[in-house]
Amino acid sequence: MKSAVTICLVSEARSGPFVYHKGLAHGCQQAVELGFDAVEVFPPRAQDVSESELRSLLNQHSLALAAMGTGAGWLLHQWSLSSADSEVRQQACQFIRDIIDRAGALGAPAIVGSMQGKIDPNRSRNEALQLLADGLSELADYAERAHGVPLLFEPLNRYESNLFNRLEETADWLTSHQLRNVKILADMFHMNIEEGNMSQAIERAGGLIGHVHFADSNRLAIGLGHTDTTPVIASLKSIGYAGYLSAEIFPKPDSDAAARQTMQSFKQLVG
Ligand code: LER
Ligand code: MN
Repeated sequence: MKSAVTICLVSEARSGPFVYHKGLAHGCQQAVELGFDAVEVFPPRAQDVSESELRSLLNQHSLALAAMGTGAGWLLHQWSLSSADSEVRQQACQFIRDIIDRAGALGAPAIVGSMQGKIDPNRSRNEALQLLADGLSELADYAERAHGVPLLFEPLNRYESNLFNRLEETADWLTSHQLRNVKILADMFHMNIEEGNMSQAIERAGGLIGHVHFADSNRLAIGLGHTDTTPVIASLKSIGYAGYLSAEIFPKPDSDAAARQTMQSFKQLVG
């Protein structure tokens, strides 16, 4: 397993669960100093990340890009793949496709988390799920064809979405809809709220897990909450997970302390 730390470029998300908020150069510099393998970037839009700047920062620091988030499409515009409004769905698709291109050019996947949306009160769950399946299918095919990368899909806790909250229901739905090239993002903060047993959930989702948000129960660095992380890591090892543990956490008590605590836990747990 590999380590990653988040860099948020969205000023409206300054109080969000991201470690670094002072630009790409600063985030990459700190990431490498503290021993991370990679960075995960949360941009306002794809066009706001210069591919050449990010590529040269990654090369200069021997870092990888772990993933790129698309949540700003929801946060700033309320665009989602399951919206009842076809124009909104189109905007959502284009926004995500642009991030697939930006991340894919650097060998990394895009994340669909908040942009799955929520079920509109005047629509049925089945209708919303069909719209979501259509959007994910198109985007995952595109990610594969254009860049040979998967698309990451993230179940969220009940306060953020009423579509998918747990890994197992997500895995069953992806499988039954034959949504190829979509991998599950297991966020340990959401899992702590929704899963009965985090280890079992990981073992059941198995090879469908493609990324992990590495957060303690309170969305602080691992070791600062009450999640029993040792069995969670053992389960990730048992399914042969070799992807990123990416710190999507609040920068508390400050960014560097959160990153340092994450790295210390990572070394203890993963070796
Ligand atoms: C939001 O809570 C979250 O976990 C993000 O990764 C979703 O885009
Ligand atoms: Mn997350």
